[in-house]
Amino acid sequence: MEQGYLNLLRKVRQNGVRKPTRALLRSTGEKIDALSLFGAQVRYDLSCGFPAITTKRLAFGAVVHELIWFLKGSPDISYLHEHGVRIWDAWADEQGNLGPVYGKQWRSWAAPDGRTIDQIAAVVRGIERLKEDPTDPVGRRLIVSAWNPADIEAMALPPCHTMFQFSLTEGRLSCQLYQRSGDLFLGVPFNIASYALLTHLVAHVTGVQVGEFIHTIGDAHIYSNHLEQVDEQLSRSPFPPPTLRIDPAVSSLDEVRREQIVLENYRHHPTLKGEVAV
Ligand code: UFP
Repeated sequence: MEQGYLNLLRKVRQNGVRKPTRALLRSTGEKIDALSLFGAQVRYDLSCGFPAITTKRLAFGAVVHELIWFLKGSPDISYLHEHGVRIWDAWADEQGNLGPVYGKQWRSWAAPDGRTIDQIAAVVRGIERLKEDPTDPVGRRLIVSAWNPADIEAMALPPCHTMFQFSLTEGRLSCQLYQRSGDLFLGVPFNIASYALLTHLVAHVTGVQVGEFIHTIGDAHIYSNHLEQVDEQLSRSPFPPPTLRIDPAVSSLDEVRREQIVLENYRHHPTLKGEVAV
């Protein structure tokens, strides 16, 4: 299940082009280089198990909380803090605001005429229509975009997961993400789990099976302060993937709670730590 991820990690480790980046190491304040590959794609068949990385520990609880927070459409990180999740702290201002990041764009994109657009609700409606009529024009238009050029300057971090598209094919729901920039060691395992979970949740509330998660990355990179950890990770053999269970009582993406989502049989190697570049 995670072999595609490990192959990409190995490819960038061995053949990535070393280049300077804008990212700073907080401990020293220095800019940090990365090994980088532009343009990569990995497919995960969600019907074979949940693509949680097993060659190190994945903080699955934080993945679930972050996704619930996106789905709430909230512009501040108070929900994350209430649940002890600190992953966005480095980018928030003193009031805990991040500007109009993912949640705002997903759930209430501001239209020029003053309306707001709930892109997630539109996708769910679109899938419901496709179940009735597979030729409905929405079939190849199930897109959510977080990249709102008019809002980029007001965001704490321009969206890394830029846009995603769903497809309902033979009763199975697949999702493809275009991620403009991916920190392969720290960010990407998190992103894979998050979008796999989103695909499961959307399939669950619309009553269809899951298909694939297709992860397309623009700049796929390994920061030079993560190389030792990556070598250790690549020396480990993956375990069989865990299974995701969603409480059958979940009927809407707006009300899902952390305890309604369970990862079963998650066997993994020990945690690998690395300093995040900001
Ligand atoms: N990054 C990820 N995934 C995310 C996220 C950030 O990999 O979900 F929010 C990484 C990618 C990059 C950095 O290393 O954070 C963002 O920097 P930049 O804007 O320069 O691409």
